[in-house]
Formats: sequence, structure tokens, C-alpha cells
Amino acid sequence: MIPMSYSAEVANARASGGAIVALESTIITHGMPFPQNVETARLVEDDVRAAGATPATIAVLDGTLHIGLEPNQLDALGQARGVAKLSRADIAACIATGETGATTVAATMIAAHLADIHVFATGGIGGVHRGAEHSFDISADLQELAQTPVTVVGAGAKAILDLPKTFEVLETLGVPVIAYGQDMLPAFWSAQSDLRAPLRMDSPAAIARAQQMRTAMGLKGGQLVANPIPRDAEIPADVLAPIIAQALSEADAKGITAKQVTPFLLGRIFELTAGQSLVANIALVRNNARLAAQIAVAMQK
Ligand code: PSU
Ligand code: MN
Repeated sequence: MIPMSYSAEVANARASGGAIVALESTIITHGMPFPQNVETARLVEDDVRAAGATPATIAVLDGTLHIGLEPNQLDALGQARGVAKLSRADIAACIATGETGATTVAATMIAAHLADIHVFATGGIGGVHRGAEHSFDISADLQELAQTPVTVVGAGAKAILDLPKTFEVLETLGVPVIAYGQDMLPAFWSAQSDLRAPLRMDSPAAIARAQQMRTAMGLKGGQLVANPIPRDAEIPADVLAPIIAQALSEADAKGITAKQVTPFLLGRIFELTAGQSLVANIALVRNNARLAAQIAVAMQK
């Protein structure tokens, strides 16, 4: 038996067959500073509701897997210290030992699938880190997309990564990467990278049908929808490039490794852009939540 708990709102949506969108919690505990993390999580939930779906923010609280957080639980998680960052490797241990942890993209996909939720919105997935040929640091998010049938809406992969290698690995793993409404892949804080997207779709209904067809054909796994940040909120890639390079060299000098890499880089880029990266991050997550809700509604039809 898995100790699972549904928020009141998610329980209602399940009973009435309403569309549900999963949301992750690592972005709250490790991706953004307090109080913007909690404010953003609330805004994102409201964006999902406004688009006609129900938000299910996922986290492990004292050994219970929560599918949907009540407002007080979200508040507490956003201020808690020492929360574990859970992926496929550690989510079961966290539940079994009664601890508290925030779910990454990989762990949120696992939980969403257990709860029969097919669509999930995040900021950007993890991927192949720069220098992975030495560190072997490749996010478990990529393997998860290959095996768990959840459509993940992100602004591509985070631009701190080696984006060409990230998309090569996704292709190897058989993960459809779908740019929404443009030919090029986005680069998280920037609407355009210089990489052409393998697939392009222009409607939520098309994305919903593609996931359903994969499942009908017995193809395992989900798909990544790469949704560009709204133009008025983006930071151009050439402005960010030197800042990302500086954050990466500091991480290297400090010997930051494993799970600490992504939170360290996001934190340094926040400081080096005087908070502009966070403004953009909030805008892109909200934009992803709106599209995910439209896809979830289309899947219910
Ligand atoms: N999107 C954001 N901010 C984040 C993340 C996503 O806008 O902090 C998190 C997700 O939980 C993702 C994780 O799974 O970063 C990647 O971590 P790693 O590189 O250690 O796999
Ligand atoms: Mn990693």
C-alpha cells in the first residue's frame, strides 16, 4: 500500500472526471527563493484553474505522497528547510522512511502516473549537463520521459545544460520533442535556441492526440512539449550566455556536484541578473501551466 493523499480539489476532479494538471514541487523548494516560490506556485495553480483544469501540486510530506496540496501545506513546504530533492532513485525511500521531499520532473511523472494524471507542467526539464563527458551528470528526467506516459510541458530544457546533447539523448530514448507554435526549440529563459525542433505542433488537441496514439500503439513513455517563453518576458540568449558561463565556472571552482548543481546554477544566475532570471522563470512556468491545462482538457474530450 502506498500512503497517498488527494487534496479536496483533486479528489473532486477525479470523482467528476475533470481535467487535472500535475505540478512539481522541486521548483518551489530548490528552484526559487521564498517568498516568490510560494507566490508563483499559487499563481500557477490559478492559471490551471482559469484554463478549466484542476491543479495537483505533488510532494511527499512526512511519508505521504500528496497529489494536490492544501494552501497551508504549500505554504509550509515553501518555507521548510532541508527538504529532500526526490527523483526516481529516492522517492520510494522517502515515503518508506516517513520523510519530506519535493518531487523533480522524474518523481512528479511517477506520482502523476500513479494518480492517473496524464499532463504535467514545469519550468524546464533537467538534461545533459555541460561537461557530462567527464561528470556523467545526466538528469534522470530524460529516462523518465522514455518510460512513463505523461506529457510534460516545459520551456525546453534549462539553458544551463548542454542543449544539443540533451536533445540527442531524448531522440535516442525515443522521446517525442514537440515545439509549440514555432520551428525552433526554445531555450528556457529565451524563446529561441539555434536548434530546430524534431516536431512542431500548433494546437493542444494535436498534442493530446499524439500522446493518446503513443499509448494506443503500446509505445512506452511520455512526450516533451517545448513551449517558448512569451516574447515580452524573455531574456535574449546572447545576454544570458556570459552569465551562464560565469555561474558554471563558479560551480566548477567550488566543486558543486550531483543534486546541488542545478539549484546552485539557478541561484547564481538569479543573483547575476539582479533577479531578472526569476521574473522570466515565473512567466515561463505560468505560460506552461496554461498550455498544459488546455492539453489536459483536450485529452478529456
Ligand atoms: N524547472 C524550473 N526550475 C527547477 C526545475 C525545473 O523552472 O528548479 C527542477 C525540476 O524539478 C527538474 C530539476 O527535474 O530542476 C532538474 O534537476 P537535476 O538537473 O538535478 O536533474
Ligand atoms: Mn544531475
